[in-house]
Amino acid sequence: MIKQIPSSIMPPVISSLSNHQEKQLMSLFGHVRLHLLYKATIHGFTAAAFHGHCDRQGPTVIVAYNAAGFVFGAYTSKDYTQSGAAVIDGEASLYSINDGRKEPLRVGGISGQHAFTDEGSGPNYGALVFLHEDKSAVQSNPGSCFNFKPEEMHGTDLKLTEFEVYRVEGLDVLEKPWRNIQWTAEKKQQLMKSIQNYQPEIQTVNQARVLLVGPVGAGKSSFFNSINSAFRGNMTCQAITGTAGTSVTTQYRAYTIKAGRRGGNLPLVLCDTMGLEENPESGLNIDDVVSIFKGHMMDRYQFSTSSSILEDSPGYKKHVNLSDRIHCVAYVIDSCKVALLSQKMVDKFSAIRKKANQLGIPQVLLMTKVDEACPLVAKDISNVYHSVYIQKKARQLSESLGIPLSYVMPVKNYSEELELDQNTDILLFMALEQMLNYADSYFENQIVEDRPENSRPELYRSSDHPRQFLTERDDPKVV
Ligand SMILES: Nc1nc2c(ncn2[C@@H]2O[C@H](COP(=O)(O)OP(=O)(O)O)[C@@H](O)[C@H]2O)c(=O)[nH]1
Ligand SMILES: [Mg+2]
Repeated sequence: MIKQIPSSIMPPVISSLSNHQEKQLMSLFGHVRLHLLYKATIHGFTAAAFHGHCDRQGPTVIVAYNAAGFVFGAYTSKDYTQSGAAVIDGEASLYSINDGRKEPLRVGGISGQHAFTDEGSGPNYGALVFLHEDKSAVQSNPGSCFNFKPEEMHGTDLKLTEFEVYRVEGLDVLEKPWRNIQWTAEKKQQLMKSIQNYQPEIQTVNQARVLLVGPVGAGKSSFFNSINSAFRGNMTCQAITGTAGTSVTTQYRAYTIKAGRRGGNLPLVLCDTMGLEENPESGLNIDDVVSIFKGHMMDRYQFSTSSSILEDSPGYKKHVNLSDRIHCVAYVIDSCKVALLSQKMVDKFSAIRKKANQLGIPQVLLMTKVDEACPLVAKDISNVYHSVYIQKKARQLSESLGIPLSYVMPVKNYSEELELDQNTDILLFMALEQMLNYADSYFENQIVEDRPENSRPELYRSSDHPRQFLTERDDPKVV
């Protein structure tokens, strides 16, 4: 929502953003209000006019327009004060909105460089210098403070048709978090221990198998890398991650994780898949998902987009037991893209959900990139349950996929960090612990009460008296 500048003088100062552009701009911030402070076609394309309206206003966003149809600019959480200083701002970013793109382009600062120079001239973000020499133009020098492709940022049209600045208001905070978490070293240790000491309910199963399913680029491979790193105590990148348009993960991988560099294997396997795509013909297909659920797909199976795995395919495991099956599914979704989930993608999820329900497999929702979605969380991960925006996204996801809110786990994966962070680890471990709890309910579901006449001792509970498991034929139909 935009607040216009109240003005007794005609013409009224109103935003030039179209509804679509406003929506895209808002998606960069989450739950905020934009208050128009300055509009160059009314107040003048001069540095003095800019500073007169925009100095000491707190977080602001620059919105520049050109005739090529680009709306682009810069966000900073810091004040403009004309101090002459190079201002460091980890939350600052450049962005670009264009009709040819579904989502805004967002460009974070180059590590170790400042965000802007706070001088008396027009706003100077190094790579983009606005109102230079009081002209309705922008200077473009990618590589200085920020890096981008000029054709993606502004279509190489440097003449501005309009230039606006908005105050970004109400990065709203919940006083009482919607989940209580202790952000302490003890909590992290306790979570690590609980995961390491986890034992599947069933004697014959040593490791719980958790399957990661979700759109391309949601952070499935990064989640495995992050958990692996957090347990090893240093950054690892065993799974290839990336941001190509289609899946960079083309093999089915069942990853084991070590507790420390020389430690034993953890009692869980994280199974990484190719990404889901909107198009029915591309990405991971539902028949393959069912084969994975049932344990028929071997580690390193090479996915094919043209056909699903068949009984005679290389990599098809014919004889499977309970250990090979999936015991919990984690749907992985990028928090920034919740509002952009298409109906086609929602339909794919619901088809997968139906299959998982039929096989009695519990499902959780992993909401990744909470740092990208909300500046409050980017600043401090322990704000995750205080952020109104993240709570709203979790609710939206829960509603659109029909999964209760209590099954939604926000996480931040390690993506470009070099060092581990305690709070990031805590959030990752909490999600993993939940998955193991749900895997337990899968095992519980497989157990039928004593039938001594049929009992098979090898399938007894690890710690209990004789119980037996349902066979494939008896799979519970949970809908
Ligand atoms: N900032 C941020 N980036 C992430 C996060 N998770 C993944 N990424 C980045 O998103 C991109 C896609 O991640 P990837 O794990 O390859 O997605 P996949 O296709 O689901 O396996 C990579 O560039 C990651 O570094 C996160 O929680 N925060
Ligand atoms: Mg991947």
